[in-house]
Amino acid sequence: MMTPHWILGPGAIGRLLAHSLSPIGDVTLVGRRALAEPQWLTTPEGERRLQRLNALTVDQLASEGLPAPGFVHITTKAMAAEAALESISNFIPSTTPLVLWQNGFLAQPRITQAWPGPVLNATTTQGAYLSGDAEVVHAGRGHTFIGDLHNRHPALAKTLVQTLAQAGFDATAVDDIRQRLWQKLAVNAAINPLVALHGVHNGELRGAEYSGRVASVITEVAMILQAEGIQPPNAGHGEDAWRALVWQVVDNTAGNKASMLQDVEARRPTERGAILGPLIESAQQHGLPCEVLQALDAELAALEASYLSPR
Ligand code: KPL
Repeated sequence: MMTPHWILGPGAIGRLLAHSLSPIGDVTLVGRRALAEPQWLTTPEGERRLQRLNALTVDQLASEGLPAPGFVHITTKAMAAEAALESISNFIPSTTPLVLWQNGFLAQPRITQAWPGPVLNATTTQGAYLSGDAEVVHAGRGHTFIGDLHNRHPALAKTLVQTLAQAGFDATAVDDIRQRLWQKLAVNAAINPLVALHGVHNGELRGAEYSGRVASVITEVAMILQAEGIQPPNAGHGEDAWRALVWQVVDNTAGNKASMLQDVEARRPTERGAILGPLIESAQQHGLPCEVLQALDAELAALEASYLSPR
């Protein structure tokens, strides 16, 4: 019998998880506002499925008196994760296992340090996006890796992987999740800020007007990751291996609008603080150059300010 799972953050990954886990157990999807009912899932094969999800607002959660969850998944954007956890922390024991699904490396170390219970991290290549308020499109099947930053909870990671497998998620428990989070962050740092600033699809970074700046980002990122003890996931070493990885992802996702571009187009805050922030902070700690990363961060900050600040 699956313990209850709460999913905090009804974005694309949160809804995909809710649709996948609901048929096998007790799942509550928690958001700040009420969700449209019922909710649709479009599978990678193009089949549309209608499903009634148990969706509650944070305010409703207070009055529902639900049984304590076995896992709380936080599927918000990186910079919203801590506030989301805070909003429900009165309703769950502080020993509840959390699963963080954020990009970057901001929420993960902070929540791991602050939360008394176990904190697992998930990094996934599942492709999903929202289409309107009542539909999530599962655009492509990917793989999910689960682990905690200090390898204290391998059995818990395996339990979660088994549940995810029953829900149709291809997942593996790993003992190197910190490496994997930084590897993804490195690729995101080379792609997301530039495509978000210029409003282009990933593949357009191959063009002469952008490729030089991609190369300068990779040079800084490679030095920082070496100082952090993070190896590239592919064969090879150092800057060459990072460069090969970034261009491989650019080519594999050539037609994609990166998540940061989607945020800019929807006039949401970007995840610059979770992606560029840890790199810049690390560079400063290790006395390494990061002018290119800082310039990207400043340009993104100005762009965000142009649409976020009240007129
Ligand atoms: O992960 C991505 C994102 O959009 O955040 C990449 C790899 C850049 C693919 O679009």
